[in-house]
Order: sequence, then structure tokens, then C-alpha cells
Amino acid sequence: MRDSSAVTRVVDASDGVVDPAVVARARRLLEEAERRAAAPPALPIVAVVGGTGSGKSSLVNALAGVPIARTGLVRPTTQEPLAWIPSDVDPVTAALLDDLGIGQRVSDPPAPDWVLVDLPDTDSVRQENALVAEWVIPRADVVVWVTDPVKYHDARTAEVLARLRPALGGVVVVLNKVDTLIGAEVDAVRVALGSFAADLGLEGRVIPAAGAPPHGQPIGVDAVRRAIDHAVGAASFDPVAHLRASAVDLIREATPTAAFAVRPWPMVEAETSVAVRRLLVPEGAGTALQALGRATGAAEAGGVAGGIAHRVAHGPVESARAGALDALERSLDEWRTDERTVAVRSALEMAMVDAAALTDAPPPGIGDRVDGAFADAVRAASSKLDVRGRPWWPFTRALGWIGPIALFAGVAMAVAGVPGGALVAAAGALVTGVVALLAPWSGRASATTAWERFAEDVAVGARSGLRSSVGDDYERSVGPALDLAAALAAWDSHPYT
Ligand SMILES: Nc1nc2c(ncn2[C@@H]2O[C@H](COP(=O)(O)OP(=O)(O)OP(=O)(O)O)[C@@H](O)[C@H]2O)c(=O)[nH]1
Ligand SMILES: [Mg+2]
Repeated sequence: MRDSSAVTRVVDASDGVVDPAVVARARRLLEEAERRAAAPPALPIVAVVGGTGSGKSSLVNALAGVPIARTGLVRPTTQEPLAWIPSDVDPVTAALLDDLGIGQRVSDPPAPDWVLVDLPDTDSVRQENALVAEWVIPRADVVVWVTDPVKYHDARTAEVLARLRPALGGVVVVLNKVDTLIGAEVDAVRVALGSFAADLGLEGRVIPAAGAPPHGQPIGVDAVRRAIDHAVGAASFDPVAHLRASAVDLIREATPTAAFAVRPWPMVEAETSVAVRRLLVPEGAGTALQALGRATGAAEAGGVAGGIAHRVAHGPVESARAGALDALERSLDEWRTDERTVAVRSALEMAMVDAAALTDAPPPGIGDRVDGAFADAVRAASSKLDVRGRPWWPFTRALGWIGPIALFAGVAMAVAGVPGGALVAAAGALVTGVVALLAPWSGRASATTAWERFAEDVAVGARSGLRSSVGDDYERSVGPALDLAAALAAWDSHPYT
């Protein structure tokens, strides 16, 4: 996706996340791109580049046929770019030359169907020259690299061209000043320069030329002109795409790495609430609640039968209840100091610090807010811990009394010789046994249901507590960074990097 909306989205999303100066530069590139997209210049721009003294200005003069550019012995000579233009240059091309900062223009004699720009050097001590050259080079349709037998292995220009290569359209390589070579040397240097250029990613033929030999006529000027014509025709370079891609590159480089690491709140929330649920719903508390349920069931659903059965199996009901309540409370309280609680809290705190770093906001203190959210969740869910009140308990409680009474009465009747005594005793024993088993079991089942509801409510409560106490701040802080990261991810990597 390399259209204007994708790049606009990136630049818009960078506001407030990356350095405003960078955003402003990116916006200027976009404006330039939009201007060029809306009104493409009619004429291709051909930029003449190279080290100082390689003979760029002299070659421009040779192409023009008359001296239009100043040449010289003093290095560097050219300090301002000069454009040789056709006489009927269109306003859009003229505006582009303004954008490129090329004020000097010569149209006498008129240039062919392209604009030839004589650039300052890329390698002299005057560093502004290289800046001017590097500004124009990636915006030109064709680049003519002029080098000579002495400095063709020009590291500085090579570095500039290699770096800008992805942004170059057509490239013409000229081996200038061949008049200083004799015979076979020309081919040897040309081959060496060709492979040096190929190593930089600049394919194509090397044109031997001499723009201003001290003796005799210029050499190879027509061949250079034809090579430029050919490169102009073949250039598939899209300056608009390049400008847009450069704007995205600027933003990407200036985006803090933390922006790519931030996670959306729902992800943080989901992880935190799983951890919180495990913390606030400890196994020990579940076991304690089941003991409490069993004792409560024995007493409340079992009458005397349940009480005796519980005493035999687990000791007195009252002390079992008191012990279970204590254990339950203890294990629910422990989360506050549990090291895992501390770990959850600091994980959240880290996420918030990362978020705050992106927006320069002070990191919010969240320890108390997290504790508060958890405590609220436990408090709200605690009513669900009630293990009493199965509807059939009054009935079984009655049976829990009737059974033992019938058992004793039956035994007494049998001893007294009353007929049917044994039957009554057997029925009493049966009822007593059933109630003694059923009552604690029912209490335990009731506790298990209560525990499940509690656990569910704690999870839901902790989640919504976290959202209201931490999540909104978090989302506010990381929102812009997430938007920018998403916009950058949606921007396909482009051919210029
Ligand atoms: N032997 C020889 N010398 C040349 C040729 N072309 C230019 N020169 C000389 O090289 C020197 C530099 O020429 P310029 O055209 O000013 O070089 P330039 O690349 O424009 O230099 P800057 O403007 O400083 O970047 C001058 O003294 C020219 O006379 C050539 O074909 N053969
Ligand atoms: Mg010059």
C-alpha cells in the first residue's frame, strides 16, 4: 500500500509520538509529493554529479556548445546549482526547480527535451556543496555521474550514490578527461570504473568523454547526449513514491522502539485477570469453604443425626466451622502480600511506565489502585460464599431428629415387648443413617457451588476493576503509539530502503 492515504495515516499518527521537528519534515516531503502528484513536471530533470574538478561544468558547457557554466582551477568551482533548460519550460517544471533551490537557469541556447542541472561537488571541503547535491540527486529523473581517470575511485561520491541508489532513476556513468589517457589505457580504466559502478548497484555502460581537453576538440559529447536521451526514455523512477517513502522512513527512524513493543489493553487485561483469578481464588480457600459447608450441612440439614455423624468423622461441628472460617479468611487475605500479587502489580506498573515514556507523562502510581480493584472484586464476590439454605434442609433436619428418636423409641418398645418395636427401631436407624450421610454431603456440594460462583465473580470484578482503575489511563497513554505502529505496519516496505 503506497498510496497517499497510507502515508498520510503514518504521518498523522506520528503526531505526539515522534519529535515534532521530524513530523514537520515528513509533512514537507508529503506536501512536495502531493504537488508533484497533482502536477507532474513535463520535463525530466537530469542532474550532473561527481567529485570536484571531475569536469562536470565543462561537460555541461560541451553539451550546450557554449560556455554557460563557470569552470575553473580553483576547487571547488561550482557552489550553486545551474539549470540548462529548454526555452519553453513549463510552469510546473519551473516550480519544481524553485523547490529544488535551483535559481540559476540558462535557456540560451535552449536545452533539448530535458533540464540539465550542473551540481556542486560531492567531495570538497565545502560541505554545503554535498548537501545541495544530495538534496537534488534523489529528486532527479536521471543522474549523470562524471568522474575522471584520477578520481574515478572516488569514495565520497561512491558513498553518496550507493546510499541514494534506491532513489535514483536512470544513471549514466561518464569517464571524463580521457584525453589524459593513452590508447589502451582508456579501455582498462573504463572496465575498472564499470565494475566499481556495478558494485555500487549502478549498472550500465561507461561513456568515455573529454568535455574540455586543453588541446583539440571535445570527445564523446554526442555519446553522452545519446546516453542521457536513452536514460530519460527508460527512466521508470517515480519521485512521488520516493518522496512518500522518504517521509515514512523519517517517521519510522524517529519512532521510539518502545512504540513497537506496547500491547493493546485487552491483551494486558486478559493476562492480568488470569493471574489475578489464580491469586484471589486460592486452592486452600476452596478446601476451607468445603469444610465449612460440610459442617454447616451436618448441623443445619442433619439435625442430631448429622451432628453425631460429623462429630464422629470430623470432630465437633462448631470448632470445625470456626477453624474453616479462619482458614478461609486467612487465605483470602494472603493475596495482598503474596509475592505473585506483587509481581502482577509490578508487571502492570512496567506496562504503564512504558506507556508513559511514549507520551512524556509521569508514570502513574498504580499499586494502590490495583489493590483497590482486587479488594473490591473480593468484597463484591464474597456474598456468594454463603453455603447455607438448600430448600430441603428443614425437612432433612426434621428427619435428622425423627430418625434417632424413632431408633431409641423402637429399641425401648422392643425391650418393653411392645410389638413392632424392632420395625420402628430399624426404620429409625435407616433414616438416621441416610440423613447422617446426606446432610454433610449436601453442605459440601452447596459450598462447591458457592465457591464456583465466587471465583467467577472475582474474575469478572477484578477485570472490570482493573479496566476502570488502570485501563483507561493505559489506553490513553499507549493509544497514539499503537496507532503509529499499526500505520507503519500497514505501510508496505518500499523499494528505496
Ligand atoms: N584534461 C582535461 N581537463 C579537463 C576536461 N574537462 C575539464 N577539465 C579541467 O578540469 C578542471 C575542472 O573542471 P570543471 O568543469 O570546473 O570541474 P567541475 O567538476 O565542475 O568542478 P566543481 O565545480 O569544483 O565541482 C578545469 O581546470 C578544467 O579545465 C577534460 O576533458 N580534459
Ligand atoms: Mg563545476
